[in-house]
Amino acid sequence: MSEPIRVVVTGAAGQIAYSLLYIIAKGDVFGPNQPLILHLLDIPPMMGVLEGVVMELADCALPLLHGVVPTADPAEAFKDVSAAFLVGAMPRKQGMERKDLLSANVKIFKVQGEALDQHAKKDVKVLVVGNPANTNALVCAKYAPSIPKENFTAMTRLDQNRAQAQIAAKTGVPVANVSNVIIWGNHSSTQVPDASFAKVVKGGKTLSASEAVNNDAWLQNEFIETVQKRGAAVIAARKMSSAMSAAKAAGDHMRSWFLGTEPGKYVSMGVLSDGSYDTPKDVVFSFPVTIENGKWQIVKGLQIGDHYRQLLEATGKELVEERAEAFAIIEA
Ligand code: NAX
Repeated sequence: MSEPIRVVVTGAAGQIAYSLLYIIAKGDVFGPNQPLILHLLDIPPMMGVLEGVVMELADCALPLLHGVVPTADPAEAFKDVSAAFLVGAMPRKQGMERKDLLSANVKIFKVQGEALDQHAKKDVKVLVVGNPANTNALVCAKYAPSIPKENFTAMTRLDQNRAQAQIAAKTGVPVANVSNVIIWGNHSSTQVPDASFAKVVKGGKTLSASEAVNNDAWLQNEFIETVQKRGAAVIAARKMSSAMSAAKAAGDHMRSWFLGTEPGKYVSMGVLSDGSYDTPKDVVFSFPVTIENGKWQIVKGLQIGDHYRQLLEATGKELVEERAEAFAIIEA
């Protein structure tokens, strides 16, 4: 068995972390032969709650979990970590403007970028879950200049999983029979769920989503809207935001990054845009990627239809605006 790696989860006393910590500690993310030491960061008022989480982790008696470090100090939390799940962020409260939320959260991600820069391993893989996830990842990367920019990513895997589940339900196949659904752009209501290149295995045959669904109007309208609004639908029903599914998606994202994608398959991740598909450069934009040896690569050469091209432009524009707002706040 290899040496333990250190993995940090921020927002460790929150609801996503409550599901995520178990998924990580039992070996679903880094594999069944990789021991770990979990670093748990939250803010000082949450230390009591965090103590309870630490007790429960101990009581799970998980063989791969070699240690737990609960802390409110970013320097201790980020020390020597190989993977970082940045989940902790201020939630949107009633009456709060989007700008207020952006203001509180981009400052958190500046501080955490600086702490990663000073204390983490230089090859740390960082996944930002806390919203606005794409712009927070950009801010974090900017304040961690000694860590390669490609090591900062934002989560759109929950949107991808939601999209796969919708197509599986529509075509009557298990969710594992659906692959290569793409999420383009921002993890917001402007995101673009795109099934143009998706594959559905049905009755022993591999079909395109268009063939399997046999209703292009549904794929171009209702499907997109359902995925875009799924988070709001969960809140309306549960009175709380998605947590179990968000934790599962965070684990899926990091697992793909560490262990790679299967041949012929790709996953969606928010990564620093190189301008592929005429998207704006230097924003964290969700693209389809393949991953080998811990390195992601944007899937190139897909022929984007006119309907999707317009949607890509709109989500790109939103990311450019968010970037301007975020850096105006930080530099003010
Ligand atoms: P919770 O409010 O349950 O937990 C957040 C935790 O973060 C709290 O314990 C809080 O004390 C902590 N926190 C706040 N500031 C911190 C700081 N500076 N350092 C460390 N910890 C800090 O929220 P939860 O439901 O767990 O959601 C966390 C974040 O995920 C939110 O920003 C949410 O919007 C975002 N989401 C992102 C998703 C995505 O697909 N990218 C989907 C799910 C989720 O909505």
